[in-house]
Amino acid sequence: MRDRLNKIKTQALEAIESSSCEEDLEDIRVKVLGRKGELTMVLKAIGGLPPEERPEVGQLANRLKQEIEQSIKTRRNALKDLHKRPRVEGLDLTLPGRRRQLGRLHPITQVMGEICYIFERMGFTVVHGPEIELDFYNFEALNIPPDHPARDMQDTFYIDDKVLLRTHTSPIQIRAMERQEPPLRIIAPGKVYRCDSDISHTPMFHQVEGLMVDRDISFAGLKGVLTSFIQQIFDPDTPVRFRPSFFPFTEPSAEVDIQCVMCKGEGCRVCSHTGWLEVLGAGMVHPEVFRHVGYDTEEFTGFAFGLGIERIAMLKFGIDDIRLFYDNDLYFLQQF
Ligand code: 2NL
Repeated sequence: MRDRLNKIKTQALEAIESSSCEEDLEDIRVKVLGRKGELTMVLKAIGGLPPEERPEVGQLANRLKQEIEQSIKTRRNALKDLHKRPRVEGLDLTLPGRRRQLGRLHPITQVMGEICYIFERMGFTVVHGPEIELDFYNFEALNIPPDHPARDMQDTFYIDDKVLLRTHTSPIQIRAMERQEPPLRIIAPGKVYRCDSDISHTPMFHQVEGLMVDRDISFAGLKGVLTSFIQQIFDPDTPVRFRPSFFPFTEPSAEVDIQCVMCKGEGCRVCSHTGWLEVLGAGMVHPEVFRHVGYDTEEFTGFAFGLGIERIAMLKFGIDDIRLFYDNDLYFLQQF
């Protein structure tokens, strides 16, 4: 008798749990608890048992009856809730929605922002200017002679003989000096244009130039500011060296190298086996530049510097082809 009760219990509870509608539940109830139901028959048979067994089996059977009734009730409520959920044919409304793609800043914009922020913390102010410039602001005021190769049609995009696309952001600083007397501490980021295209050149790229003019501005100050900048944009312990160079707009002039970030100075393809990478050009502003903007060259001195953003970004992120920045390939851009 007990075995029979156990079997009824297992089968009934399992059937109730896997039922999927009200009708299923009613069928189970009739099959187990109905007038000729499995459990009903057991209860009826108890009378035929020896008197000493009746109370125990009777109690078991009655408890099972309650348990099954309760289980049917619980399942009925659960099924009601299930049917309350909205269901549309062919749609699973419980699926999570598609994630919305988040936009982000272009890696060049990120690095440009980082560079500007480093100089802003050193007291520089960001200034902007036009991308379409006059020959005067792009070349003449910078002491670049009329026969200089940079002025060639081959290298510069001319709109007419006096108007061109700026080839560096220096004209922003010439305009700032025209507007404002020293002291001056400015940083000029922006797009620049040159007739050039290969794995290390794109016709448009980005530059940041900086300029500090006041009484007693020295080459030592230039070295301090640029060394601090390099330690902030690269590793704080990056070795730096200043190497003599020439620009028409600065005298003396220098180029600033950092130890190769790829080979740590061992020599590799990236640094042409020199162990060093050029990252900045700089120098003391040429008196001829000050004369073009009306600054007193006896009273004021200044230093200036320029750097290419793409180059810094390539070194920071280990990118070997500048054109990747402008292919608009999301698989590339999403890494930053
Ligand atoms: C480089 C070199 C340089 C400057 C830019 C500058 C601007 C004014 C006056 C004097 Cl208004 N100089 N800019 C000076 C030295 C170097 O850039 O290699 N750039 C990527």
